[in-house]
Amino acid sequence: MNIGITCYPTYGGSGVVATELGKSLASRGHRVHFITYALPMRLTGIGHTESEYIDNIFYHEVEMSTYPLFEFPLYSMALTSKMVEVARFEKLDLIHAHYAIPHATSAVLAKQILHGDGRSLTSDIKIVTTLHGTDITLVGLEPSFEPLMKFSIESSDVVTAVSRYLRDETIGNYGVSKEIDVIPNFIDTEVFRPVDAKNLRRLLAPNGEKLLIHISNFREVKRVKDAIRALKIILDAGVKAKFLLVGDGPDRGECQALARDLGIWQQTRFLGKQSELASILSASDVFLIPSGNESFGLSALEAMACGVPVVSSDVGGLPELNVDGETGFVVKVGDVEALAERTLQILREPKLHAKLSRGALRHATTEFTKERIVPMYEAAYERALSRAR
Ligand code: GMT
Repeated sequence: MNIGITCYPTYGGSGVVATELGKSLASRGHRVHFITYALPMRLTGIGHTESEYIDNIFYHEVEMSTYPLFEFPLYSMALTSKMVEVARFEKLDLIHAHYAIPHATSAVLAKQILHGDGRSLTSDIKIVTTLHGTDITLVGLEPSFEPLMKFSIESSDVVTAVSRYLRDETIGNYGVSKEIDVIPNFIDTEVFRPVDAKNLRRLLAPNGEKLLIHISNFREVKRVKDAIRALKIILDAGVKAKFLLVGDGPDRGECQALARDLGIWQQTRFLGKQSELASILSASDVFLIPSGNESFGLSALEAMACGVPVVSSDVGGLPELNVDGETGFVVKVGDVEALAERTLQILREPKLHAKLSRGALRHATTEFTKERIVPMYEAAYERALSRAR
């Protein structure tokens, strides 16, 4: 197939999913065209080494020109125009839009332009839209977007969501009348796997401390401060521990200030954005994800694939991924005491840690591998292509 992919290209789960999907589709023989305003983050390694090079991947930059009369950039228009250009020239079979707003909206408009265009070689292009949760957040912040979200979803040929929670929420609470297939996030088990991290662990925890880890973009919804407060309780309970905080975002400064205020700065390490995640995860004992909302929780899946048990909140799609008592523990969102208590339990009981670690690895590597999930996307594409015009 000849596939156009539009996603948010910078740091964030949806961009990672879209990019890893594109790479995997290309290695399975499809031609993949990324149509984005910047090179997707996990595509940047291409060409550094022979093994990183993937044939069949093409990048089409959405260029933004400025015009003094227009106060705001016309991104959706520029994206639509680029989609039309790429679809015509590359004879795309379909566009896979990650997010209804603005990506599926642009794709729907591009499709209409192409349909009505006698010159077009690709007059029956299909649209597959994947929901990652951001649309719902957006509509929550700006209710006037609701009709646009529904229109963009309902005008797509096939729609997927990354968890049952997100599918049910989209249909139930927003009244979207469209069949939505659940296709969860996935990992490349050659990249995310338990690796020997003894040396790194010695460096990060020279006095034999336990290592907690959190990875996110430090947005408010991630509730990183809950995890820092839980660390304080864990330390007060007499367990020697350090907390690795990976990533960057708007709440990072407040989190650092909180660690200082609580007098636990020395026990935290803010590492910023890191690329060698498998080593850092493999060196760690417990992954904390106390989010206030989370459609899936890709970072938790990456931790599980490295054999790290997860303590998560009970919101969104997290309980579908983190099976309470099997891959880690699930606690009520905002319950810092429970977050600390469950983490302490894992840190204090080596047998429990080993059992949850095995469970996390097993669950991640049986249910959420790219070998299992990517064909689900291919099937979704087939369904879209078989739909009448
Ligand atoms: O979590 C973020 O802040 C980024 C966000 C995005 O739109 O990239 O991630 C969302 O999509 C990921 C991939 O499907 C999911 O794993 C994340 O759970 C989801 N984030 C939220 O729902 C908050």
